[in-house]
Amino acid sequence: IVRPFNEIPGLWKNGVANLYHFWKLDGFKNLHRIMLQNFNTFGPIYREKIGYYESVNIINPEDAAILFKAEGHYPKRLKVEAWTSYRDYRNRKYGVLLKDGEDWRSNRVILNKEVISPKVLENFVPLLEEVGEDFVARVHKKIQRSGQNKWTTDLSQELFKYALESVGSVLYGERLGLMLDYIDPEAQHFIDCITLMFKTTSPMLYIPPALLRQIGAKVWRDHVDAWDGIFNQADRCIQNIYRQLRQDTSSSNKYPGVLARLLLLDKLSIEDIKASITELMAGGVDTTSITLLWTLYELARHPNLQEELRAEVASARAESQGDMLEMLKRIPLVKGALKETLRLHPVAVSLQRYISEDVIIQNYHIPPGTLVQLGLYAMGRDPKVFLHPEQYRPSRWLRTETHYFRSLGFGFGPRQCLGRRIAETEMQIFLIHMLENFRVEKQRHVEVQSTFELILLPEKPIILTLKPL
Ligand code: HEM
Ligand code: 2DC
Repeated sequence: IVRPFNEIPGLWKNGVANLYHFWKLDGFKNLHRIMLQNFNTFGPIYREKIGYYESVNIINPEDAAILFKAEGHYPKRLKVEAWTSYRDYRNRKYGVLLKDGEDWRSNRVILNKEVISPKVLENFVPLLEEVGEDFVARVHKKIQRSGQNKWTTDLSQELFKYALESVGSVLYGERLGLMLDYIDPEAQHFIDCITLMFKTTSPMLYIPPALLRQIGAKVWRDHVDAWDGIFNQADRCIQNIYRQLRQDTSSSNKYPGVLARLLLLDKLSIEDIKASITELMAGGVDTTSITLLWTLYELARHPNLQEELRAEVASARAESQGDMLEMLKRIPLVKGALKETLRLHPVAVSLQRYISEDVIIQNYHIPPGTLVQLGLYAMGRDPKVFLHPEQYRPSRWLRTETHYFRSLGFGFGPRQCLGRRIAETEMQIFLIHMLENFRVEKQRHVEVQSTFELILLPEKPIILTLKPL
């Protein structure tokens, strides 16, 4: 017999008291660990209310399948009110990230063709390959300058620049120049603004931004400054391409970048294009760079695995005679490593949908309109879902284990990550180049944990040593 919604275990009766408790646990930084603990306390389903944020939480892949089957024609995620409040406040349009309903769908369908369809890979790969080569050259130079035949550093700033250069070259069809010694201070400011934007978002998941704005809270002001910086820089890049396009009508065969393609296609309004391009540019920095940093960290901890990956890359290079598009089809273990990184260190702590129909999960009835969250971080570390979850083992993604609703780092279905293709290609090309050129090592045995700043980040700097092969 199916049990009613109100009998789902958990703390959902007093949002304010729960927020106080959450705050005492330093929950703003520990959301992923608190979710894990909640599953341990309440089992595979629990209901929760913190501040004004109400949800039902699940952890099993089989339940994730039920959730995504009930997402409806217009899948809707948790509304991040900090982000919509900023747009409303500054009178800026929502892009595909924040739109919902038919407006979302019609924009997304057009963007899909230019950003995530398999056909665009051949356009993206040469651009991304060039950035990868420049990154390697830059590291070689750093090693030379050190005079020690190695370079020991916290790579995160370098990776932010690599990620922005990569997404920039795909969006604008030209280089931003971030692999050079002296970079545009505006670009550096853009990178800093994204980090600040994420950091200031997390408290506003639980405390309404409208309230914080009214009392003139610092977190709201910082958030506005951060988005202002992001939009100003994106506007400069967009204006630049727009101007070039109006001057130069000669139709060359060179791939002009996502923005130019969208402008020439003329199916979306300029304001819609600007909004989504800005979101793509901002979404393309911390996400891939942190995932790459975690991957290098895991490879440094597992030297034998690192050699295995290097061997795979070497034979892929030989078989494809250097044709990168071909090479990308011959590196299953490298792809497995990226999945393994996202399993243990997901960018998104959860996936969520407002379900569109009644569902039964773990024998509880859940009514339409409920926000249901899949605890992605918790699922990745659950021994009932993954054998020996504590082990970093890329080969588990080759065949041996079932993959049914287990590889969800980029989300699922029509509302999944729009930047997925860019992210995957950019990260694969990065790892190919790094493995071909350097050995990655780390000092002693320092465990690095995650901290939640809207996305999950390393809680302390990860120091790595790069040595030429
Ligand atoms: C959405 C993860 C990189 C742009 C998402 C979602 C996840 C995610 C989990 C929500 C999906 C869902 O609800 O089903 C990641 C990860 C990345 C990454 C793990 C890299 C390792 C990127 C990049 C870009 C980007 C490079 C831009 C170039 C977006 C956008 C959305 C999104 C625009 C919203 C799509 C929509 O609502 O229709 N991402 N992302 N992401 N991501 Fe990413
Ligand atoms: C954060 O409880 C935790 O890809 C919340 O590139 C639920 C939640 C809702 C939406 C998620 C967010 C979490 C994490 C960051 C995500 C975001 C949707 C898109 C965004 C997953 C899990 C991200 C990083 C985008 C951001 C693009 C933007 C800044 C322009």
